[in-house]
Amino acid sequence: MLTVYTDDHLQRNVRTELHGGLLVPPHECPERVAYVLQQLHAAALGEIVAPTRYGLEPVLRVHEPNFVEFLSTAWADWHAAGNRGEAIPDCWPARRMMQRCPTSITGKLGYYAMAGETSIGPGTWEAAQAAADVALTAAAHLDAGAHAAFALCRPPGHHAGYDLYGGYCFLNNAAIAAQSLLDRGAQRIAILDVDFHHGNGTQDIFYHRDDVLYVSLHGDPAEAFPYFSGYADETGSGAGAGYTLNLPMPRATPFSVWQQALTVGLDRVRAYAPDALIVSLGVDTFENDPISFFKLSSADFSTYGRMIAGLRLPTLFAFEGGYAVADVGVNTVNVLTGFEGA
Ligand code: OKP
Ligand code: ZN
Repeated sequence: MLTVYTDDHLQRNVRTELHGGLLVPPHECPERVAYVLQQLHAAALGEIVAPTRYGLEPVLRVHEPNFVEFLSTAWADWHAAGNRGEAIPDCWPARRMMQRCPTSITGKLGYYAMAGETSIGPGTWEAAQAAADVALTAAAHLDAGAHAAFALCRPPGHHAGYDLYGGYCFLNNAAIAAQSLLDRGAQRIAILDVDFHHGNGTQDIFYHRDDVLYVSLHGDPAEAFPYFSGYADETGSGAGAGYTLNLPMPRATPFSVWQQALTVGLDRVRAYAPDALIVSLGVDTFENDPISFFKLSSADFSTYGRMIAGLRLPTLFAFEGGYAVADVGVNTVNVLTGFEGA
């Protein structure tokens, strides 16, 4: 299968992540992608092409205009306000407070952030836009008849909601790709999110709609980020009732159990009969991931890649998480080669 990739992700290179009461080097680092590229070459998965630039129009099909405007100037505004570090929120519109966007950049960060670990620096916006273009280019290849495409997106996207960033995400690459396929004439798109974390952003964007099915396997939000989204009883609302399927699982979940949940998810996708499948491909389900708690081995990633291929759907893989940095390449490419039947 074809991969879409650009070095523009390197522009996201912040120094800090708020973690354990410290500002540490980010888990979501550029080296993750270098390991994936190395393994793509080793596996000879296929051609690697650069993205086309699509601009803001397809981004604004799923994100709120003021939010996009905020992201595009956040670093410059923060810097111009005299702050000396990277942009981090420190105050949120909590229960019973006004949900009204402030004019101050510090206030705006709290208004638009769903979490505080995700620092904004110079180049963050440019990289986020490039990641959306990577996903859109992969979608265009599917639309042109490709059976599969790998969007090597960085930064990731599935925590980014209609008007929310955080969890290392700014623009929701998978959601932008899904909407672009609908806008190109598809009737129904399924998104299967196999990242360890619940994709609260993807759920948020499509929660009230029946033209995108969202299925997610993830760590129980009672114990895992994003904590406030991803319970099994969140199933969609209005026209979207029944078109969100959350499959949360406990600490130390082994592949034997995870695989059963995947079968449930794949059955739901099959019943929906979508025109295409988008896989939010995070490999933080790996047993040695430093911030997650499932127990998949590297070989298990090949097995489930093969299971996904059983749907026989045009499939776009959008890269998401995975923080056991040196193993991220092998695990990601195992899913892709498993899917290809290698
Ligand atoms: C992004 B994706 C560590 C917790 C960090 C953010 C996790 C974001 C995961 N102190 N919280 O879903 O892989
Ligand atoms: Zn994750």
